[in-house]
Amino acid sequence: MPALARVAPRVDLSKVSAFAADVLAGLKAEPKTIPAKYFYDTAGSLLFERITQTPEYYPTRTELGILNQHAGSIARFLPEHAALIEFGSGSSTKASILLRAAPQVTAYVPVDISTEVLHHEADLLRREFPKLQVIPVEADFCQPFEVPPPLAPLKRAGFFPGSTIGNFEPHEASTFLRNAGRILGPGAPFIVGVDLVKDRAVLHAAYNDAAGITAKFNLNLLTRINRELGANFNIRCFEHHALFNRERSRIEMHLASIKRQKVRILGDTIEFRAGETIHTENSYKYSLSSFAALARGAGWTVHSPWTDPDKYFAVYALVQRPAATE
Ligand code: SAH
Ligand code: AVI
Repeated sequence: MPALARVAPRVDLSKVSAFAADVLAGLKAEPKTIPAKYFYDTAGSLLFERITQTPEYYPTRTELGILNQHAGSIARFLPEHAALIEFGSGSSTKASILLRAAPQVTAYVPVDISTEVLHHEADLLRREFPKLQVIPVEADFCQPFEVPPPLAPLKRAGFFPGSTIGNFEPHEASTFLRNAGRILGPGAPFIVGVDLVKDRAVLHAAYNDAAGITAKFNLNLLTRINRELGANFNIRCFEHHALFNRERSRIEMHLASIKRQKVRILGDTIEFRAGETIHTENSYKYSLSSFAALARGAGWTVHSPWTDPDKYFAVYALVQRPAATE
C-alpha cells in the first residue's frame, strides 16, 4: 500500500462529469452536501487506511477480531466453488481472513471505485492465493455493474464488511440489500459488518482522532475537488467537524467554513457564511434488533450475529429468501 502514495494521481475523464455534477448540485443545495463516496480517490483511500490504525477508530480492529475468531463458522456459510463478491473492498484485509478459512471459494471479486488501490490490492491477493481467480471490478456498487463472464457458472456469496452499510441512509441500505440480493441470487449468503450504537464518547473519539487523520481524510475531499474540478477552496479556511446525532443514531461529518467566503468552481461562485458546513458523511450506528429488522425487510433471513465482548460491532450472516427475488 505505501508504494501507492508516490504514484501520480490518474483521472478518468468519463467519471469527472458525474463528480462535477454531484459536487455542483451538492454545493448549491441548502444545506450543502457532497456524497461520501467521493472521499475515495487514492489519497483518500490511503488516509482511510491510516484512520483504521488510529487507537480511537475501534471498528476495524474489533471486526478483525470477530473475523479472526469466527472465520471457520462464517466460512461454513460460503458454498462450494463460490465467487466471493466484496462491495467496497479497500485493502481486502478482511477478505484475506475469510479466504484463508474458505478454500471452497474459487474466485474473489473486489468491487471498488478507488481504482488504483483496487488493482494494487488485487495483485497482492493473487500473490497470497495463487490458485484463486481474483477479478477486480471498477464500479460504483450503487449502480448496476456487469459481473465478469468467468463468474457465470459459479455460485455467489457477498461480503460487505467495515460497516460501509452505515454510510447509507437506512432506506438506501434497504435498497442496497435488495439489489445485492439480485446480484448474488436466491439462497446466496451475504456476510455484512455493522457498527453498533454505543457510548457517545467512544463514538466521538473514533471520528475525532487526536492525530487528526480523520480531519485530513475529510479535508482531502476539498483538495480532490480543487485538483480534479479546478476549484479554489482554501483548505485552511475549513475545519473538520464530527458529532454524534443520537436522535438519528449517526455520526455526522461536516466541513465547516471558518469565515464568510466565496469559492470558484466550474464557472460558478459558491458563497459560504461563517460557520456554514458541507455535510460530507453519515455513519449510522445500528442496534442488533434494528439491523436485523432492516435486513429481514429487504428479503434476507438473519442468522444470529457474531459480536465482540463489548458489543461494539456485529458480523451478520444473511441468507437470501428465494421469494425476495420473484
Ligand atoms: N471493506 C474494506 C474497506 C471499507 S472502506 C474494509 O472493511 O476495511 C469503504 C470502501 O468502499 C472504500 O474502499 C471505498 O473506496 C469503497 N466505496 C465507497 N463507496 C463506494 C461506492 N459507491 N461504490 C464502490 N465502492 C465504494
Ligand atoms: C467506510 N466507513 C464505514 C467509515 C465510517 O466509519 O463510516 C468511513 C470513515 N469516516 C470517518 N472515519 C471513517
